[in-house]
Amino acid sequence: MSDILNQLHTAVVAGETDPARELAEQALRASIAPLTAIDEALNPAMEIVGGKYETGEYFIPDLVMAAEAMKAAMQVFEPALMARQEERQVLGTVVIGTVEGDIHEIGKSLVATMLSAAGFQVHDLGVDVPASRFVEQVRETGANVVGLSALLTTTMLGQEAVVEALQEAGLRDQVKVVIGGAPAGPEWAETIGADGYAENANEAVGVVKQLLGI
Ligand code: B12
Repeated sequence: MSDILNQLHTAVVAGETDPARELAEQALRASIAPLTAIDEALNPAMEIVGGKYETGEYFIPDLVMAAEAMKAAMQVFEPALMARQEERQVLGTVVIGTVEGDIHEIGKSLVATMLSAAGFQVHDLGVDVPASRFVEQVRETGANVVGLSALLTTTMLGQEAVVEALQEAGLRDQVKVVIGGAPAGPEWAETIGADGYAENANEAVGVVKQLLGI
């Protein structure tokens, strides 16, 4: 891994927002592809942060700081990813968000970014999104994919609530619903009547393409 990416990795693990932003800018100037930086520096950094939290070395403030550093770097990479997308045909329209009651943002945003980078038009509704908001946005955009993130065992039920709300609104047949987040899995997807599940952002792109027959 390049020296810049090593330093970026370290900055995210340490929760250093300004250095993370500056190193992301340096990476772009050094012609490092944004997806390479995400795969080699940012994702592995968050895995380390998660591990440190689980072993008791890191506490919630450390997680928040690492998340902020990751977000700062992503804000630098996103325009570069989008610029590449503009040259490509739009593969589909995705409405994505983290379900109601859940504020975990990083995984969902990564999936959104990867789908954008792959050529989808993505409407990211953010976190703590009520089912009714997903329905409204699908209606407004004519989306053909809905992505639902949940990181808590308690908020997984929110994924089911969105599937039901889409059904009630008569929009269920228009969209493929794909779910993700640590507590979810293929069985849960089947139980709640979702169309697919993906374990990570790379897999999400493949699953969505497969569901749409692309
Ligand atoms: C960072 C973090 C936080 C940060 C979030 C910051 C932010 N801005 O996002 C903060 C500190 C705010 C936080 C808060 C809480 N957290 Co928290 N958090 C984490 C942590 C350490 C990492 C999550 C993360 O960002 N991972 C990195 C990303 C890249 O991975 P990911 O989220 O899994 O996403 C990937 C896949 O899941 C998938 N994916 C995700 N979404 C989607 C969506 C679609 C459509 C698809 C296809 C795929 C997909 O692709 C992603 C990219 O590869 C996890 C532990 C862990 N190891 O997961 C705990 C964890 C999720 N948190 C937990 C808990 C308990 C909480 C709190 C309740 C703590 C508290 N007591 O306050 C609160 C909940 C607040 C709320 N209402 O939501 C528990 C959940 C336990 C459970 N099973 O319910 C965990 C598992 C920690 C633990 N071991 O106890 N947390």
